[in-house]
Amino acid sequence: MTSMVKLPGLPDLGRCLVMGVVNVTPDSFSDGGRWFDPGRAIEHGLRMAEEGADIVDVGGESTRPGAQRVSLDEELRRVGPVVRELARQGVVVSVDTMRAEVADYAVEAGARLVNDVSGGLADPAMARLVAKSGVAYVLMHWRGHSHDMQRRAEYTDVVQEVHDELRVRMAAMAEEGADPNRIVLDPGLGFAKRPDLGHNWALLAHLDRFHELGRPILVGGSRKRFLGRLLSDAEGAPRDFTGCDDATVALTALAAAHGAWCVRVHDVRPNADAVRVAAAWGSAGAALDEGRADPIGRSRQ
Ligand code: PMM
Repeated sequence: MTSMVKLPGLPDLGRCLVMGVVNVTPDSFSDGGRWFDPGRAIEHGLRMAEEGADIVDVGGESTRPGAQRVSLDEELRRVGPVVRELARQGVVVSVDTMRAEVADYAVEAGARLVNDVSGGLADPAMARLVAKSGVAYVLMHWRGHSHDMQRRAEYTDVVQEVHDELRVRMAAMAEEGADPNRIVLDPGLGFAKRPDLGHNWALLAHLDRFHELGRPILVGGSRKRFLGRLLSDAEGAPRDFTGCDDATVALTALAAAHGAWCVRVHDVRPNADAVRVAAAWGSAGAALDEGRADPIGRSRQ
């Protein structure tokens, strides 16, 4: 079941956490720029928290395959006010950035988690920032920027290679002073992973292997292309991301049942339900194994 790990400043609820996504971008593939205006992004983050997001992840740079980078100033302009206001209103905020300067600003503004899809590779200053601030940090598997990442998706054994590359990155961050006890690992679904070669499914099917690394695991499969491809129509056309929310909920339940610490999702409410189903299922099993009769309490049956 869910690995119970305490991370400073983050909820410890005895179940898989739900991270809701707020992309403050005009071009994100998964929500098409709907939250680009800061006021709307803040409203959206607050709504997600009400719907059951344990963490709200605010990002200002699209990482869709082929995307170009935005400038530091533009990224700060996008995420700064949103992080600050959500944190002020008591939301647990994570900042989705590859830049140490953005992470620094966001942590000062109240973010409690830095979510770096580059695993510290895009900005050599990131490890020192994480070390200095003591903030919790998501280290995702990454092989290069979005404009050419799919070209780098070459593996002999995707599970072994992603596992080894995460281990190496974690050691490199620790070498620069980051506390490994504050690191969350993420196999990086969709990042230098080919939907047509089954890379994402292989990683999910072997999620248990990543627990060997001794750190909590975050799974970000929501609305990604490998789901659209799975749900292709009779002519083989992949389903649009908007039609992938039910499949995301199924993925969430399975990821939670396989010990994910957190799932990163766009449509919060049904995923918040799914992690509760997985938790009830898991704790009932554990209680029966220990000989307890009423595992989850009558009020929740
Ligand atoms: N995926 C996206 C962005 N940030 N962060 C983590 N830790 N893991 C992910 O899989 C991840 C991420 C891209 O998806 P989006 O366009 O839906 O934000």
